[in-house]
Amino acid sequence: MNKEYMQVTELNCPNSSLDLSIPQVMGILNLTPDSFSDGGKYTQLELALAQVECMIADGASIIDIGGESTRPGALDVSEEDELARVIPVLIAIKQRFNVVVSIDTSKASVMSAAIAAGADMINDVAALRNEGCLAAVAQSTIPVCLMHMQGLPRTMQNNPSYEHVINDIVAFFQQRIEACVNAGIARERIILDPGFGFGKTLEQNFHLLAHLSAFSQLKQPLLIGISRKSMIGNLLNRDVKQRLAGSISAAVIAAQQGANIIRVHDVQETVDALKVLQAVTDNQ
Ligand code: 9MG
Repeated sequence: MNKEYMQVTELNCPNSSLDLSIPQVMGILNLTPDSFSDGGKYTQLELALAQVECMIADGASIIDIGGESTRPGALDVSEEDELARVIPVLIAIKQRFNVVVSIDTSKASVMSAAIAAGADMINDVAALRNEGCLAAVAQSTIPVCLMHMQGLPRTMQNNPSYEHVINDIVAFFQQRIEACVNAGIARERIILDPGFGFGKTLEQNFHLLAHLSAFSQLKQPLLIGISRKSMIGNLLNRDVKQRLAGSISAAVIAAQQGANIIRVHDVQETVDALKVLQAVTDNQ
């Protein structure tokens, strides 16, 4: 099915383009009071901007901002609250910095408002399956990340099951790419993400990490998010503040297998680790 497609090697955003032949680091800015690792710390605008400035200085080329937690068991956030958390910060970042800003949301209204306010990319853990989302993104020209999730955040870790975890996720991606293209979202705009921790057991998560290169058959850029997640904590028996070494190891393993964008909390340490990997790659 994918043989005739060329590999997408650039991410074209409204005012810039990112070279995906080198792994790019996406820094996480959580604007939720209940976020799992830095909850509540950056809810005020100035603190958020200071954190963004720091992540850019540390080497992040994308900032992913989210106003609704997607951790297992997280409560729903109203449209009004999500808009109030995200839009003023998005506008302020775009005024002050020259960086690609991604909006982590699954609501069509938030996508539309964010696109109107200057968002460079949409990151949807529901892969544009919610009502109105395909149309909201189709009305723009910006890239979109489609993440795989089995179930919903509230219940997704209750006994996830697959016939074959890799093949099932590949089939899911093929369906979602087709839905996007039919809605008017060109393939060149689509990024895929297997969704570590979203409806997967510990073994399924590590199996995915071991076989990440299988997704290269789809020829779309690959984004991965493993930073500080339970798969690291449960494997190492570490609480959330002690998962740096495990998170960096996973980021390097993912980049070695072709991950193009790595979504992380700890930008400086991840950028350093990826530079070491790049030096090895360049000198093979
Ligand atoms: C919002 N969010 C939380 N974890 C994520 C992951 O692994 N990937 C993407 N794309 N978004 C995520």
